[in-house]
Amino acid sequence: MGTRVNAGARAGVVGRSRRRRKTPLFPLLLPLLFISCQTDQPEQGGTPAVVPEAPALPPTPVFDADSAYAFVAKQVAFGPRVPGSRAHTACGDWMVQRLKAAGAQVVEQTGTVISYNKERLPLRNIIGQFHPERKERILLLAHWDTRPFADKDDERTNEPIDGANDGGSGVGVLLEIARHIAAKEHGPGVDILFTDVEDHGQPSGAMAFDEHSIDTWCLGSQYWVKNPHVPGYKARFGILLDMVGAKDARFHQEAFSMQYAPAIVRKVWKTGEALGYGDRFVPETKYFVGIDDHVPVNKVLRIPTIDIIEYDPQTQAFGPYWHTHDDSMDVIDRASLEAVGRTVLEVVWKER
Ligand code: AHN
Ligand code: ZN
Repeated sequence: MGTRVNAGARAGVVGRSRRRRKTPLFPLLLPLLFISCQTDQPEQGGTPAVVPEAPALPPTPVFDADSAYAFVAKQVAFGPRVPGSRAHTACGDWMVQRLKAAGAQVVEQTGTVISYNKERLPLRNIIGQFHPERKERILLLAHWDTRPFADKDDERTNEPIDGANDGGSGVGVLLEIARHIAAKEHGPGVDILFTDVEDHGQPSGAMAFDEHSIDTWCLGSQYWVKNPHVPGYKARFGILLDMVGAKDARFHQEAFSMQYAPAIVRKVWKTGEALGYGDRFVPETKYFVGIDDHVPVNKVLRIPTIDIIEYDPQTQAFGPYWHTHDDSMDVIDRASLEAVGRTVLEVVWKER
């Protein structure tokens, strides 16, 4: 944490000197007083306060969109990451390797969960911890499993989807951010959580808002909040990425995020705008509900956690590729990965 210069103390010293010595020094001290008024007492001088700055941070590392894109392509190349499949295991192994190569301490959490249709599914949450000794933490998360069917498609509805955007994009962006985080010597440590079995939810009525519909979705994050990798786990805030890589993706402010973590939403959307992505980070709260991994994190662990998720208020739906076979590398655009990746990395980096 940065140390702040105490400006009030400086002003106090000047004030005391004035009281003790009388007239002879007064003309000499007058300019000093004037400076002190300027910087510390704007209400008197009429000049805006100059808040003493904390020591400068090293520049934010450059988020490489090509690298993030390659990380998405790599996941898709394994095949659909359906829990229990060989592609899922191989992709998970590769993600662990990437996190370790970036300098993370990796914890894996395995178990069994029961799906909406009573199937037993193996679960593998993957957590990459950066600077785990630091008490203050930031949580970044994305699901890495892909939907086992294409229930929103007209064809081949029983076949698993590529999940390039739904699954692949969040992981791709976070693996690229991971490459830079070990170099963050200041401020909170960072945990990157890849949740499993998010997307195995009950097919019908998927878009309907129902407090209970969460039950069949987000099984990995529901497991993690009950069994966090560190007992009593806490973080300053959390950011979930879900479907962040489609061409021209726009992000409205999701309802649960606004309910539980409005300050974090504003911080992220403001940062996005400051970086030139105001057209994508639309500062409007739309009443759509991402029944998503941030919900259990907010409800159970009470970590203010937001969801950056593409949603189209015009159609009142996620992208047209959603849960269809169109969710392939064809929908992924480097510019979208870059907008989200730069924004999230900036927010994390500026945290001291
Ligand atoms: C629903 O709102 C049902 N699902 C949003 C969570 C999700 C599914 N994200 C990706 N796939
Ligand atoms: Zn999905």
